Amino acid sequence: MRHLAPLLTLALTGGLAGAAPGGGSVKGTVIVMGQKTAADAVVVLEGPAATFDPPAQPVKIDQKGFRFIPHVTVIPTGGTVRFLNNDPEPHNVYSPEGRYNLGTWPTGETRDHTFGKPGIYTQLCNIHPDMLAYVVVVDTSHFAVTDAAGAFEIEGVPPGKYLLWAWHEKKDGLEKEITVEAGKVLELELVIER
Ligand SMILES: [Cu+2]
Repeated sequence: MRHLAPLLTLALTGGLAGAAPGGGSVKGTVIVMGQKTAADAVVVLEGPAATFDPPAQPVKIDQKGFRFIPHVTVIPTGGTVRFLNNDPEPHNVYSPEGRYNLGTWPTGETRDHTFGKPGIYTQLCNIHPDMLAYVVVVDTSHFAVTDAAGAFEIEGVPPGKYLLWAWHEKKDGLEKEITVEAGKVLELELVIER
């Protein structure tokens, strides 16, 4: 069932109703110094206690209004992203870090890419230079992307010690050791300064 976790955490919202029995939760707010909003920051829990499986289904990124939607996607290692062209003009996707170019495709078509190694990969379009997205590939199913208010929530986390790291596209990010306890909610305020 672990493969469902990324879908749940990407939804970002909701109470504790979905928490796995025996697991704990990590929630809170990200503040990005010097930025108006902390939307689209990534919060990831890694370490020996972290569990993950690649998602069984591709995670979708829309190409719509000459933007990638969402702007930031987190996916466990081995997962596949499916890009859908929802615009009246062709789009391309390439990634300098990922060293791939998926080609150029018309309205209504998709292209898949499977991410075999952890990392932060920019997604660019060689036709529209303003298009930019990030795919963050991690060895864990326990992560979240912040909402417009900088809030995040990661539910169903197996108890144990984790290395929490947070990242924002304008910053290096931060790291912090945390302990997740069964049935408890750990509330954090994460300030990304650098
Ligand atoms: Cu494009």
